[in-house]
Amino acid sequence: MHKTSVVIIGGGPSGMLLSHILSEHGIDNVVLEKHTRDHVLSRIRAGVLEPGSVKLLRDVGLSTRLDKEAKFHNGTLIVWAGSERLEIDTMKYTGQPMAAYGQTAITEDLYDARAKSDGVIITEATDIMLQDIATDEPTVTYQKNGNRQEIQCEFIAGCDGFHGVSRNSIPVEKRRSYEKTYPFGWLAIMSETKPLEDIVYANHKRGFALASQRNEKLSRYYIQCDLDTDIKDWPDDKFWEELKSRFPRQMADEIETGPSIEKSIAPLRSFVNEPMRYGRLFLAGDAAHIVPPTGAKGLNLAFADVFYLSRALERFYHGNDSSYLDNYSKTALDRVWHTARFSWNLTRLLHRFPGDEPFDQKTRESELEYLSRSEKAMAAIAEQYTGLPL
Ligand code: RFL
Ligand code: PHB
Repeated sequence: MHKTSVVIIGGGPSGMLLSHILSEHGIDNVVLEKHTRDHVLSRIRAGVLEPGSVKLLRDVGLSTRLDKEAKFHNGTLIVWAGSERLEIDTMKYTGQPMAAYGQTAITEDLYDARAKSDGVIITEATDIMLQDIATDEPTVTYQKNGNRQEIQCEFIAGCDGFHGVSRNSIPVEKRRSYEKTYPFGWLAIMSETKPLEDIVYANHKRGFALASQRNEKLSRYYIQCDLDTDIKDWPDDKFWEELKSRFPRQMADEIETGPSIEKSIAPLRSFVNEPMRYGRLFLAGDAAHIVPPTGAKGLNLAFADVFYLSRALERFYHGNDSSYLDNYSKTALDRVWHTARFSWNLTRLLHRFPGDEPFDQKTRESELEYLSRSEKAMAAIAEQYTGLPL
C-alpha cells in the first residue's frame, strides 16, 4: 500500500493543474488517469480563457508558451439578422482581454511541467474505487497492468469529468443534481486555415454558428446541429457551405476553407451537483458541473474550482486552518450558479430551438438590439463574459 496526502482522480486540465499547484506548495499528491497521456492530449475542447485563468496560470509559472502563442482579443462579436452586429468589448468595459489558447496546449503544458518536477501521474489506471471517504483515512484502489493497487491518503480530489466515478461515490441521499439538456448539439471542425480576425457568434435562422481559432493557421468552427446528426453525413464541403450560410455575406467570404483535421459532435448540457464536498472527497471541474459551451466557461470554471481547492488545502496543511475546506463547496457553488445562469442565457439567446415560434426569435432580436444600444447592458454582459474576479 502506498501513501500520499492527496489522491487526484482524473488527469484532465483540472486534475493536472491541481497537482501542479499542490506540488508547488510542497503538498504530496498522486494523479490517477484512466486513459493514456496521448489520449488525453488528443481531445480538442476549449479555446478561450478568461483573464482570471490566464493570471492563475501565470502566477503558478505555467504561462511561458501561453504568453508567446495565445492571441489576446479585446472583444468578441455577435452577429444576427444577416447584418446586425455587436461587440462584447471586454477591454473597454473591464480593462482586460480574453485569450484564445487551446485546452490541448494547456494540457500539454501541464503534463510537461509535471514531468519536469517528477510529479506522480499514473495513466491507464482503471477500475478506480473510492473507499472510506467519510472518514479521515480514505483509500483509493485501482488496477494497473492487471494488478490491484491501493493508496491511502488524507484527501481525494474528484477531477474526473462528467462521466467519472468520483461524484457517484457520494451516497445518493447526500447529493442533489440539477440538470438541463438542450434539443441540439454542436458539430465542430478544426482546420489548418487562417481564422477570422475575431471570435464571432452568429444567431441565424438556419441555427447558431461560431468562428473561433487556436493560432494564426488553425481555425475552429462550430454549427448548431440536430441531436441525431451523423458525422458521416457531413463531408467537409457540406460543413463549409452550411457554416458560411449562417454568417453575414462579407464575413462568409473571408472564411478560408480547407480539409478538416478533426470533426466531432458535442451535445449541450447544463448540470450542477450539490454539494461539491462529501467527507474527505472534494469535486472540481466537470466532475461537479457542466455548462453549455456558449460563453466559453467550462474550463475557466474548472480552473476557478482548482484555485479555491488548492488554496483550501494549502491553508489546511500550512496554516492549520480548515475553514477554507469547510467553505469550499459554498464558495465554488456561488460561482458555478452564476456561470450556469450566464451560459444558459447566452445559449437561449443565440440558438434556434425546435418548435420556436416567431415570437421567440423576435424577443431574442429585441434583446440583442437592446444590448447593442445600452452601455449599461453591454457593461454587464462584458463583465460576465470576462469572468468575475476569483
Ligand atoms: P475533463 O477534461 O473531462 O477531464 C477529466 C479527466 O478524467 C479522466 N477520467 C478518469 N480518470 C480516472 N478514473 C475514471 N473513472 C475517470 N473517468 C474520467 C478523463 O480521462 C479525463 O482525462 O474534465 P476537467 O479536467 O474538469 O476539465 C473540464 C474541461 O475539459 C471542460 O469544462 C471544457 O472543455 C468545456 N469547454 C470550454 N470551456 C471553456 O472554458 N472555454 C471554451 O472555449 C470551451 N469550449 C468546451 C468547449 C467543451 C466542449 N465540449 C466537447 C463539450 C467546447 C466544446 C465543444
Ligand atoms: C473554441 O474556440 O473552441 C470556443 C470558443 C468560444 C466558445 C466555445 C468554444 O464559446
